[in-house]
Amino acid sequence: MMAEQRERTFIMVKPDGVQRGLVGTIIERFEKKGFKLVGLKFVWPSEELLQQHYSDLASRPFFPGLVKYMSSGPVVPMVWEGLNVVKTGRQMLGATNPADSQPGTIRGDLCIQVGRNIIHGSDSVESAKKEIGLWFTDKEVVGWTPANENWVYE
Ligand code: DAT
Ligand code: MG
Repeated sequence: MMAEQRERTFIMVKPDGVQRGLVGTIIERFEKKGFKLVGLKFVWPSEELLQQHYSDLASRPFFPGLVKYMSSGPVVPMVWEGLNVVKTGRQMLGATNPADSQPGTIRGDLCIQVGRNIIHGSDSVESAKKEIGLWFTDKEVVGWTPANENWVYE
């Protein structure tokens, strides 16, 4: 299998997505697309972990509210693998502000406000590596070969 097909991204259902019962719907989008699930957990994250996760945004005025919202309940962090999964994953999420997210995207279809935008996705291969390392141990990310792999990739 080509190395490019093993690109990984970090996707997380945020507390509002969990509370609204959208975990299954979100996982289904990535499964149906053909991406491979290689890591998944259900955790109530600490403020410290979220401050690290969003460290790039620490100086923004919305940062305290963001950390409070993100630590307000359980989340579903995941690692998905596949060809161009970082970029395609971002396209599947839609724009950060759901008011600008196209219909057909996860945010465009399922949420309304930027402060309740239900899902996170890494914005680059580099940030994916950082985020996967923050939320998962090496052992918690599982390499495997789906039975249908040759029907997803030529
Ligand atoms: P994304 O989640 O699309 O990668 P980001 O990394 O710029 O967007 O911001 C992280 C999260 O912070 C975003 O999902 C929602 C929140 N956020 C971003 N900009 C915001 C704003 N102007 N007001 C309130 N929350 C904001
Ligand atoms: Mg981001």
